[in-house]
Amino acid sequence: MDKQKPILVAGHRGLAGGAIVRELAAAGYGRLLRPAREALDYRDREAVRRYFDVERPAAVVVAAAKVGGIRANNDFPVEFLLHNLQIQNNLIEAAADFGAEKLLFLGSSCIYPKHAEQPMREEALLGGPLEPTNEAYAVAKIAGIKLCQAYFRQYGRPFICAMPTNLYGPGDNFDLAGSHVLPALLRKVHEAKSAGARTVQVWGTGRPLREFLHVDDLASACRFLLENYCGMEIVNVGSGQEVSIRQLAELICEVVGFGGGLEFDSGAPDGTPRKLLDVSRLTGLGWHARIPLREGIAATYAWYRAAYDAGTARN
Ligand code: GFB
Repeated sequence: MDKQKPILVAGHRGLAGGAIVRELAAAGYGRLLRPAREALDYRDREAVRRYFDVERPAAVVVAAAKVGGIRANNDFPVEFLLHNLQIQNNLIEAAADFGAEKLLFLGSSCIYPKHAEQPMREEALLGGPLEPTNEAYAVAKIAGIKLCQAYFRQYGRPFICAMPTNLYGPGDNFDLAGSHVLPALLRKVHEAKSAGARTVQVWGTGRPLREFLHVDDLASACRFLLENYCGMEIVNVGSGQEVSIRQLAELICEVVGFGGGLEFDSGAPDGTPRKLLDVSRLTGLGWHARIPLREGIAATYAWYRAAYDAGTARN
Protein backbone atom coordinates (compact mmCIF):
# COMPACT_ATOMS: atom_id res chain seq x y z
CA MET A 1 0.00 0.00 0.00
CA ASP A 2 1.19 3.47 -0.88
CA LYS A 3 1.74 5.52 2.30
CA GLN A 4 0.99 8.78 0.51
CA LYS A 5 -2.42 7.75 -0.83
CA PRO A 6 -5.66 8.39 1.10
CA ILE A 7 -6.97 5.57 3.28
CA LEU A 8 -10.47 5.71 4.73
CA VAL A 9 -10.78 4.18 8.21
CA ALA A 10 -14.55 3.97 8.65
CA GLY A 11 -15.40 3.70 12.33
CA HIS A 12 -12.36 5.60 13.60
CA ARG A 13 -14.11 6.58 16.82
CA GLY A 14 -14.79 2.97 17.78
CA LEU A 15 -12.55 0.51 19.62
CA ALA A 16 -11.20 -1.23 16.51
CA GLY A 17 -11.15 1.75 14.14
CA GLY A 18 -9.40 3.97 16.67
CA ALA A 19 -6.63 1.42 17.15
CA ILE A 20 -6.27 0.93 13.39
CA VAL A 21 -5.82 4.69 12.91
CA ARG A 22 -3.10 4.71 15.60
CA GLU A 23 -1.36 1.71 14.02
CA LEU A 24 -1.42 3.09 10.46
CA ALA A 25 -0.32 6.56 11.56
CA ALA A 26 2.59 5.10 13.54
CA ALA A 27 3.61 3.09 10.46
CA GLY A 28 3.82 6.27 8.39
CA TYR A 29 0.53 6.30 6.51
CA GLY A 30 0.14 10.00 6.04
CA ARG A 31 -3.37 10.49 4.65
CA LEU A 32 -5.89 8.81 6.92
CA LEU A 33 -9.46 9.89 6.17
CA ARG A 34 -11.68 10.11 9.26
CA PRO A 35 -14.96 11.82 8.46
CA ALA A 36 -16.87 12.94 11.56
CA ARG A 37 -20.05 11.01 12.32
CA GLU A 38 -22.06 14.24 12.12
CA ALA A 39 -20.65 14.93 8.66
CA LEU A 40 -21.14 11.48 7.12
CA ASP A 41 -23.61 8.76 8.10
CA TYR A 42 -22.48 5.53 6.46
CA ARG A 43 -26.09 4.33 6.40
CA ASP A 44 -26.84 7.04 3.83
CA ARG A 45 -25.91 5.58 0.44
CA GLU A 46 -25.97 8.85 -1.50
CA ALA A 47 -23.91 10.67 1.12
CA VAL A 48 -21.33 7.87 1.08
CA ARG A 49 -21.11 8.02 -2.71
CA ARG A 50 -20.67 11.80 -2.69
CA TYR A 51 -17.89 11.43 -0.12
CA PHE A 52 -16.08 8.77 -2.18
CA ASP A 53 -16.48 10.82 -5.34
CA VAL A 54 -14.63 13.72 -3.70
CA GLU A 55 -12.04 11.92 -1.55
CA ARG A 56 -11.32 8.84 -3.75
CA PRO A 57 -9.75 6.66 -1.01
CA ALA A 58 -7.18 4.23 -2.37
CA ALA A 59 -7.91 1.82 0.47
CA VAL A 60 -10.87 1.39 2.80
CA VAL A 61 -11.06 -0.25 6.22
CA VAL A 62 -14.63 -1.16 7.17
CA ALA A 63 -14.45 -0.95 10.96
CA ALA A 64 -17.70 1.00 11.24
CA ALA A 65 -20.46 -1.14 12.70
CA LYS A 66 -23.25 -1.30 15.22
CA VAL A 67 -21.63 -3.43 17.92
CA GLY A 68 -22.38 -4.50 21.47
CA GLY A 69 -22.39 -7.26 24.01
CA ILE A 70 -24.72 -10.16 24.45
CA ARG A 71 -27.62 -8.15 25.93
CA ALA A 72 -27.60 -5.37 23.31
CA ASN A 73 -27.36 -7.95 20.52
CA ASN A 74 -30.28 -9.87 21.96
CA ASP A 75 -32.47 -6.81 22.59
CA PHE A 76 -31.93 -4.89 19.33
CA PRO A 77 -31.77 -7.37 16.43
CA VAL A 78 -33.31 -4.88 13.98
CA GLU A 79 -30.53 -2.31 14.46
CA PHE A 80 -27.80 -4.95 14.50
CA LEU A 81 -29.03 -6.42 11.22
CA LEU A 82 -30.29 -3.38 9.34
CA HIS A 83 -27.68 -0.77 10.29
CA ASN A 84 -24.79 -3.12 9.72
CA LEU A 85 -26.11 -4.17 6.31
CA GLN A 86 -26.57 -0.53 5.33
CA ILE A 87 -23.14 0.59 6.55
CA GLN A 88 -21.18 -2.23 4.95
CA ASN A 89 -23.16 -2.35 1.68
CA ASN A 90 -22.67 1.37 1.12
CA LEU A 91 -18.95 1.29 1.90
CA ILE A 92 -18.16 -1.84 -0.08
CA GLU A 93 -20.18 -0.75 -3.12
CA ALA A 94 -18.67 2.76 -3.11
CA ALA A 95 -15.15 1.36 -2.70
CA ALA A 96 -15.70 -0.72 -5.82
CA ASP A 97 -17.39 2.02 -7.85
CA PHE A 98 -14.90 4.77 -6.99
CA GLY A 99 -11.73 2.80 -7.59
CA ALA A 100 -10.40 1.72 -4.19
CA GLU A 101 -7.40 -0.54 -4.72
CA LYS A 102 -7.94 -2.48 -1.49
CA LEU A 103 -10.64 -2.98 1.13
CA LEU A 104 -10.49 -4.70 4.50
CA PHE A 105 -13.80 -5.79 5.99
CA LEU A 106 -13.91 -6.61 9.70
CA GLY A 107 -16.27 -9.44 10.66
CA SER A 108 -16.56 -11.28 13.96
CA SER A 109 -16.03 -14.72 15.45
CA CYS A 110 -19.82 -14.92 15.99
CA ILE A 111 -20.25 -15.69 12.26
CA TYR A 112 -19.44 -19.34 13.02
CA PRO A 113 -22.09 -21.90 14.03
CA LYS A 114 -22.97 -22.10 17.71
CA HIS A 115 -21.68 -25.66 17.91
CA ALA A 116 -18.76 -25.36 15.49
CA GLU A 117 -15.82 -27.65 16.12
CA GLN A 118 -13.21 -25.88 18.29
CA PRO A 119 -10.91 -24.18 17.63
CA MET A 120 -13.00 -22.75 14.80
CA ARG A 121 -11.45 -22.87 11.36
CA GLU A 122 -12.48 -20.49 8.60
CA GLU A 123 -14.09 -23.42 6.78
CA ALA A 124 -16.69 -23.73 9.58
CA LEU A 125 -18.62 -20.78 8.10
CA LEU A 126 -22.24 -21.69 7.26
CA GLY A 127 -21.82 -25.23 8.58
CA GLY A 128 -24.71 -25.02 11.07
CA PRO A 129 -27.17 -22.84 13.00
CA LEU A 130 -25.93 -19.63 14.63
CA GLU A 131 -26.04 -18.62 18.30
CA PRO A 132 -29.51 -17.01 18.71
CA THR A 133 -28.39 -14.09 20.94
CA ASN A 134 -26.27 -12.63 18.14
CA GLU A 135 -27.81 -14.10 15.02
CA ALA A 136 -28.77 -10.70 13.56
CA TYR A 137 -25.23 -9.33 13.87
CA ALA A 138 -23.75 -12.55 12.55
CA VAL A 139 -26.04 -12.64 9.51
CA ALA A 140 -25.07 -9.05 8.65
CA LYS A 141 -21.37 -9.87 8.97
CA ILE A 142 -21.78 -13.02 6.85
CA ALA A 143 -23.49 -10.90 4.17
CA GLY A 144 -20.50 -8.52 4.27
CA ILE A 145 -18.07 -11.38 3.75
CA LYS A 146 -20.10 -12.74 0.87
CA LEU A 147 -20.29 -9.31 -0.78
CA CYS A 148 -16.51 -8.86 -0.57
CA GLN A 149 -15.98 -12.35 -1.97
CA ALA A 150 -18.46 -11.67 -4.76
CA TYR A 151 -16.60 -8.50 -5.77
CA PHE A 152 -13.36 -10.48 -5.65
CA ARG A 153 -14.68 -13.31 -7.83
CA GLN A 154 -16.83 -11.35 -10.26
CA TYR A 155 -14.80 -8.16 -10.67
CA GLY A 156 -11.35 -9.11 -9.39
CA ARG A 157 -11.48 -6.55 -6.58
CA PRO A 158 -9.02 -7.27 -3.72
CA PHE A 159 -11.58 -6.94 -0.93
CA ILE A 160 -10.31 -9.00 2.00
CA CYS A 161 -12.01 -10.07 5.24
CA ALA A 162 -10.62 -10.47 8.78
CA MET A 163 -12.60 -12.19 11.55
CA PRO A 164 -11.53 -10.88 14.96
CA THR A 165 -12.30 -12.70 18.17
CA ASN A 166 -13.69 -10.80 21.22
CA LEU A 167 -11.78 -7.51 21.40
CA TYR A 168 -10.97 -5.27 24.34
CA GLY A 169 -8.66 -2.36 25.13
CA PRO A 170 -8.40 1.40 25.56
CA GLY A 171 -11.38 3.21 24.05
CA ASP A 172 -13.81 0.37 24.75
CA ASN A 173 -17.47 0.91 25.63
CA PHE A 174 -18.02 0.71 29.41
CA ASP A 175 -21.78 1.26 29.32
CA LEU A 176 -23.10 -1.77 31.20
CA ALA A 177 -26.21 -2.14 29.03
CA GLY A 178 -24.29 -2.24 25.77
CA SER A 179 -20.76 -3.34 26.54
CA HIS A 180 -18.97 -6.64 26.15
CA VAL A 181 -18.01 -8.70 29.15
CA LEU A 182 -14.44 -7.51 29.72
CA PRO A 183 -15.11 -3.76 30.01
CA ALA A 184 -18.35 -4.50 31.90
CA LEU A 185 -16.52 -6.54 34.53
CA LEU A 186 -13.66 -4.04 34.77
CA ARG A 187 -16.17 -1.32 35.54
CA LYS A 188 -18.27 -3.42 37.92
CA VAL A 189 -15.24 -4.60 39.86
CA HIS A 190 -13.77 -1.09 40.00
CA GLU A 191 -17.05 0.31 41.29
CA ALA A 192 -17.46 -2.53 43.81
CA LYS A 193 -13.98 -1.84 45.14
CA SER A 194 -14.61 1.92 45.34
CA ALA A 195 -17.94 1.37 47.13
CA GLY A 196 -16.50 -1.23 49.50
CA ALA A 197 -19.03 -3.82 48.23
CA ARG A 198 -18.65 -7.48 49.20
CA THR A 199 -19.57 -9.03 45.84
CA VAL A 200 -19.75 -8.35 42.11
CA GLN A 201 -22.48 -9.70 39.90
CA VAL A 202 -21.45 -11.71 36.82
CA TRP A 203 -24.06 -12.60 34.18
CA GLY A 204 -24.65 -16.26 33.36
CA THR A 205 -22.98 -19.29 34.86
CA GLY A 206 -19.36 -18.22 34.42
CA ARG A 207 -18.76 -21.40 32.42
CA PRO A 208 -18.68 -20.06 28.81
CA LEU A 209 -15.22 -19.96 27.29
CA ARG A 210 -14.02 -16.92 25.40
CA GLU A 211 -10.87 -15.82 23.63
CA PHE A 212 -9.80 -12.18 24.05
CA LEU A 213 -7.57 -10.09 21.83
CA HIS A 214 -6.16 -6.68 22.70
CA VAL A 215 -7.28 -4.16 20.11
CA ASP A 216 -3.68 -3.05 19.44
CA ASP A 217 -2.95 -6.63 18.38
CA LEU A 218 -5.99 -6.52 16.12
CA ALA A 219 -4.76 -3.26 14.58
CA SER A 220 -1.34 -4.76 13.97
CA ALA A 221 -2.98 -7.77 12.28
CA CYS A 222 -5.09 -5.48 10.11
CA ARG A 223 -2.05 -3.57 8.89
CA PHE A 224 -0.26 -6.88 8.28
CA LEU A 225 -3.17 -8.16 6.17
CA LEU A 226 -3.55 -4.91 4.26
CA GLU A 227 0.14 -4.98 3.39
CA ASN A 228 0.64 -8.71 2.84
CA TYR A 229 -2.60 -10.53 2.09
CA CYS A 230 -4.70 -10.58 -1.04
CA GLY A 231 -6.95 -13.63 -1.00
CA MET A 232 -10.65 -14.39 -1.13
CA GLU A 233 -10.54 -16.61 1.95
CA ILE A 234 -11.48 -14.98 5.24
CA VAL A 235 -8.77 -14.84 7.94
CA ASN A 236 -9.34 -15.40 11.66
CA VAL A 237 -7.60 -12.97 14.03
CA GLY A 238 -7.20 -14.15 17.61
CA SER A 239 -4.79 -14.72 20.43
CA GLY A 240 -5.28 -18.49 20.47
CA GLN A 241 -5.80 -18.33 24.28
CA GLU A 242 -9.13 -18.88 25.99
CA VAL A 243 -10.46 -18.42 29.52
CA SER A 244 -13.79 -19.10 31.19
CA ILE A 245 -15.88 -16.10 32.19
CA ARG A 246 -15.23 -17.07 35.82
CA GLN A 247 -11.47 -17.07 35.23
CA LEU A 248 -11.75 -13.71 33.47
CA ALA A 249 -13.70 -12.24 36.40
CA GLU A 250 -11.11 -13.57 38.86
CA LEU A 251 -8.26 -12.12 36.82
CA ILE A 252 -10.00 -8.74 36.68
CA CYS A 253 -10.49 -8.82 40.47
CA GLU A 254 -6.74 -9.44 40.85
CA VAL A 255 -5.77 -6.61 38.49
CA VAL A 256 -8.18 -4.16 40.13
CA GLY A 257 -7.27 -5.32 43.64
CA PHE A 258 -10.77 -6.32 44.71
CA GLY A 259 -10.90 -8.94 47.45
CA GLY A 260 -14.66 -9.58 47.43
CA GLY A 261 -16.57 -12.48 45.90
CA LEU A 262 -18.36 -13.22 42.63
CA GLU A 263 -22.11 -13.72 42.37
CA PHE A 264 -23.36 -15.50 39.25
CA ASP A 265 -26.73 -14.52 37.80
CA SER A 266 -27.78 -17.72 36.07
CA GLY A 267 -30.94 -15.99 34.81
CA ALA A 268 -28.77 -13.97 32.36
CA PRO A 269 -27.81 -15.64 29.07
CA ASP A 270 -24.50 -17.45 28.62
CA GLY A 271 -24.55 -17.21 24.82
CA THR A 272 -22.19 -19.41 22.83
CA PRO A 273 -20.65 -22.08 25.08
CA ARG A 274 -17.20 -21.76 23.55
CA LYS A 275 -15.64 -19.43 20.97
CA LEU A 276 -12.01 -20.09 20.19
CA LEU A 277 -10.57 -19.28 16.77
CA ASP A 278 -8.12 -21.44 14.88
CA VAL A 279 -5.55 -18.82 13.90
CA SER A 280 -3.23 -21.07 11.91
CA ARG A 281 -4.02 -19.34 8.60
CA LEU A 282 -2.81 -16.01 9.99
CA THR A 283 0.16 -17.39 11.93
CA GLY A 284 1.10 -19.31 8.77
CA LEU A 285 1.30 -15.97 6.98
CA GLY A 286 3.69 -14.76 9.70
CA TRP A 287 1.62 -12.76 12.21
CA HIS A 288 1.24 -13.53 15.94
CA ALA A 289 -0.57 -11.76 18.80
CA ARG A 290 1.80 -10.20 21.33
CA ILE A 291 -0.12 -8.75 24.26
CA PRO A 292 -0.78 -11.19 27.15
CA LEU A 293 -4.27 -10.98 28.69
CA ARG A 294 -3.19 -9.84 32.15
CA GLU A 295 -0.99 -7.10 30.73
CA GLY A 296 -3.74 -5.99 28.35
CA ILE A 297 -6.33 -5.86 31.14
CA ALA A 298 -3.97 -3.81 33.33
CA ALA A 299 -3.41 -1.31 30.49
CA THR A 300 -7.15 -1.11 29.80
CA TYR A 301 -7.87 -0.56 33.49
CA ALA A 302 -5.31 2.26 33.63
CA TRP A 303 -6.94 3.84 30.59
CA TYR A 304 -10.42 3.42 32.07
CA ARG A 305 -9.45 5.05 35.35
CA ALA A 306 -7.89 8.01 33.58
CA ALA A 307 -10.89 8.42 31.25
CA TYR A 308 -13.33 7.91 34.11
CA ASP A 309 -11.59 10.55 36.21
CA ALA A 310 -11.54 12.92 33.23
CA GLY A 311 -15.20 12.16 32.48
CA THR A 312 -14.48 10.98 28.94
CA ALA A 313 -15.17 7.22 29.28
CA ARG A 314 -18.09 5.98 27.15
CA ASN A 315 -20.60 5.09 29.86
O1 GFB B 1 -18.88 -10.20 25.78
P1 GFB B 1 -20.27 -10.67 25.74
O2 GFB B 1 -21.34 -9.65 25.99
O3 GFB B 1 -20.61 -11.29 24.34
O4 GFB B 1 -20.49 -11.83 26.84
P2 GFB B 1 -20.46 -12.70 23.58
C1 GFB B 1 -19.61 -12.89 26.99
C2 GFB B 1 -20.01 -13.75 28.16
O5 GFB B 1 -19.80 -13.01 29.36
C3 GFB B 1 -21.48 -14.18 28.20
C4 GFB B 1 -20.93 -13.10 30.21
O6 GFB B 1 -21.54 -15.51 28.65
C5 GFB B 1 -22.08 -13.23 29.22
O7 GFB B 1 -23.24 -13.75 29.85
N1 GFB B 1 -20.99 -11.94 31.10
C6 GFB B 1 -20.86 -11.99 32.45
C7 GFB B 1 -21.23 -10.66 30.78
N2 GFB B 1 -21.03 -10.79 32.99
C8 GFB B 1 -21.26 -9.93 31.98
C9 GFB B 1 -21.50 -8.52 31.93
O8 GFB B 1 -21.55 -7.81 32.92
N3 GFB B 1 -21.66 -7.98 30.68
C10 GFB B 1 -21.60 -8.73 29.54
N4 GFB B 1 -21.76 -8.13 28.35
N5 GFB B 1 -21.40 -10.08 29.58
C11 GFB B 1 -20.77 -11.12 21.60
C12 GFB B 1 -21.80 -10.97 20.53
O9 GFB B 1 -21.05 -12.32 22.19
O10 GFB B 1 -19.46 -11.20 21.11
C13 GFB B 1 -21.43 -9.98 19.52
O11 GFB B 1 -23.04 -10.68 21.14
C14 GFB B 1 -19.98 -10.04 19.11
O12 GFB B 1 -22.25 -10.16 18.43
C15 GFB B 1 -19.06 -10.18 20.30
O13 GFB B 1 -19.76 -11.11 18.23
C16 GFB B 1 -17.62 -10.34 19.91
O14 GFB B 1 -19.03 -13.13 23.49
O15 GFB B 1 -21.38 -13.73 24.16
